[in-house]
Amino acid sequence: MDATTAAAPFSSFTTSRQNLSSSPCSSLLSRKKLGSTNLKFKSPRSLSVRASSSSDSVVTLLDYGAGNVRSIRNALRHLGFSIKDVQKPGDILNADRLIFPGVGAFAPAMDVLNKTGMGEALCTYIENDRPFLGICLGLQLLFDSSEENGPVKGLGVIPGTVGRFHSSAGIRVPHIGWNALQVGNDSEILDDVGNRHVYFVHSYRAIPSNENKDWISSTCHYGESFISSIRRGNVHAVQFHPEKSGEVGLSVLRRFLDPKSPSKQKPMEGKASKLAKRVIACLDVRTNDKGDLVVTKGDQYDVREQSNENEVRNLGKPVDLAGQYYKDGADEISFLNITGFRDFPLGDLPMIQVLRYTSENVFVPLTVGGGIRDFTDATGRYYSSLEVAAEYFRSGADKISIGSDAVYAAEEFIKSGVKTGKSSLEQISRVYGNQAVVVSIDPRRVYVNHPEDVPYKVIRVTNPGPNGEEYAWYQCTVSGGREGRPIGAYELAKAVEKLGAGEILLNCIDCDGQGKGFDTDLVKLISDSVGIPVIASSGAGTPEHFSEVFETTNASAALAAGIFHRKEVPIQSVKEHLLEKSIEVRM
Ligand code: 1PR
Repeated sequence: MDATTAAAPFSSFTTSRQNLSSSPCSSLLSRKKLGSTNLKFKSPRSLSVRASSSSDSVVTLLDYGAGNVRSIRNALRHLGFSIKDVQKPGDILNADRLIFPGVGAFAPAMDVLNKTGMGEALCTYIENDRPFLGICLGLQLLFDSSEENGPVKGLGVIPGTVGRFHSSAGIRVPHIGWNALQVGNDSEILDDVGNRHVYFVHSYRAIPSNENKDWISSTCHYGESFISSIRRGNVHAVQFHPEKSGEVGLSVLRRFLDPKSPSKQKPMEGKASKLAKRVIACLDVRTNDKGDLVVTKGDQYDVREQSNENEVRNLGKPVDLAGQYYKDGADEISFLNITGFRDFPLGDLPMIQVLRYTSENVFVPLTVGGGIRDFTDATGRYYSSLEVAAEYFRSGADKISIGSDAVYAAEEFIKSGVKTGKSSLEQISRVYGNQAVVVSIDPRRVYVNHPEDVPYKVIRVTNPGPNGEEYAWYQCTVSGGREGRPIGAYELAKAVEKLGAGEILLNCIDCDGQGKGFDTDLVKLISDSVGIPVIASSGAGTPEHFSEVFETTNASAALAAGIFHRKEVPIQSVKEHLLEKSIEVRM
């Protein structure tokens, strides 16, 4: 499963293992023909690209109904292009330049392409060397087949099978974050990338081979070398998300859409060499007593001022702050609708508007959480968690984050040992891919004298408790920390990984808003126990706290709120400090 969102519409299609003998391109392109003179591909750098000769600023988008492609639409509009949607196969053949931001899983995407005739049109378009850019799944579908719920036959343009990353290689899967590329000589649209990071989010990848080496324009290393982009003639595809890769990503789109546009960067600028540690800005959002949606910030989850008025702390406007953090270099932005557990999020349209407006100008990944669960409103209408998530994705979210509902699902799973497939976590990750589902854990430290005092994972803590206790467990809470549950953070993390979470946002109520540093005991415990990325959260007060958490734990990212909102520490200072400590970050 790849890409940031997928496909409620796909649910009507069978995701069966498909007939491996029928690829749409097999009737058009035999393997022998590929790369031979029969094809109309031109040699790199000597091309007259149709798009460049056209004064038209229209780009055709193949959105096969798989959910959110809002991010790529926003990026194209930001670059001054208008969008024509493919309605029928003929629209592909008539396109001057075509972008295919594949979203969802491989099998349902191929089902759609096969059943609508779009697959065959795509093959003809590509065979004729027309300007094409595939993104993420839009790259993978070009290959012979994929192992994702398969084997499943692909378009068969490029030799090779798309397979899953092996977590046995000591890497966390999904591959989420900003990674370096090894760019070849004739990549052209990657001219501005140089040694900079671009944003990936995927669990499946294609591997370089003798058969496909002529197609490869860049590779990326993550446990192994995989294909991060292909290029032949006017046909390009990238495994990473240019629309989520900040200014560097926008330059990739710009150079595809307008190959004559001048290169903005010196090619070898930047120092990217591997997967960077991420610095995430978090905005806790809620409606204040005046009815305005504001960014707030708690001390150990208490967001009200300690004054007579006892007002909700107001630290700014969500869209403005998110835009500022994007400019300041945040690698991701998280919105947590902190009263979502009691207010129905789809009734809370301002939050949807926040996402829509933010995604117009912010080209890094956006996560949204709060209130993702099944819900019946006052009129008796039932909404599934999938509908809630779908609305968030459509509005511009790349990942959704589940708090309380994941705790209940994990408790149930641990008790019964059975995956029902019905929890919001399971349903959303099945449809949208586990890389799109974050579980937010809100644990509170509970000190004990002996490890056997409680039936939960207990660790020896660095700083003993108030009565000299040397041990603690981390009790999960729901409803914004208001209710403790009979499950520890360790047990929860292990369970939600099995239920389909792609990432863990690990808060700590004791440290929240204290500025004394992350709870590295907790972060180490959880990041050593799961194979998915862990985001350390709560307690950042100085840049040194970030280097400490990365040096002493296996956290993939660190998140902060208060220090950024109060402008105490700029994001760039955090990153410069991490670089000084030889911790790779995206600059
Ligand atoms: O349970 O699915 O509705 O999700 C609710 C979400 O809202 C959860 O992700 C939960 O963490 C969050 N939330 C609920 N109440 C609060 C609160 O503060 N009263 N915020 C809350 C959690 C914690 C962090 C915070 C870090 C960094 N906020 O996200 O941003 O602790 O802060 P710092 O750098 O200032 O220390 P559901």
